[in-house]
Amino acid sequence: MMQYQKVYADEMERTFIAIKPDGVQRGLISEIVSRFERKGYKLVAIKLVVPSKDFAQKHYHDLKERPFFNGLCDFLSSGPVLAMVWEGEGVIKYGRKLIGATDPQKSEPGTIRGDLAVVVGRNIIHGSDGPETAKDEIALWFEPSELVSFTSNAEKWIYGSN
Ligand code: IDP
Ligand code: MG
Repeated sequence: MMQYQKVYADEMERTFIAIKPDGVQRGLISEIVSRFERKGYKLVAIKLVVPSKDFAQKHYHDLKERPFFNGLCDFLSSGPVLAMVWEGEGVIKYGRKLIGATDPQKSEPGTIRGDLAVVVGRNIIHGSDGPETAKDEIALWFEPSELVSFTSNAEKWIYGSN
């Protein structure tokens, strides 16, 4: 059990998840947070911020050649964004599964975008697409001191200990 807790604290995977201005304005914060929470993932950082356009461009730097880049950055910086870090086994990849395909027309029912969004330009949520991106995005949005490491009482029931 001691060893399990040590491994857990040092190595558990983290991902950056953000509810974009459309999700915040539509009152979908609790709906979205609850899907990650009920799954068994652990919230380790959360804040409501209005990113500047410059910050939005940094966040989406990989997409700077795409025709929608400017509109996308204008949109992300148009209002409050709920920035979060979620922790858990496989959370980067499975978080993307919970979110669904980029285009809500192609997202499966049962996913966040499938259930709650209609068009690609207003798909309500962002999630890191891999371990490197997760690391970079967490570092861009949060100071290390804003990440809270703690042991949840539910962990032994979510992961088991033997
Ligand atoms: P992702 O959010 O599923 O990772 P990306 O390809 O990284 O998808 O694109 C980032 C965001 O850019 C999308 O979530 C969406 O809001 C927007 N976007 C992607 N493709 C299009 C498009 O063809 N038109 C308008 N917006 C787009
Ligand atoms: Mg992406």
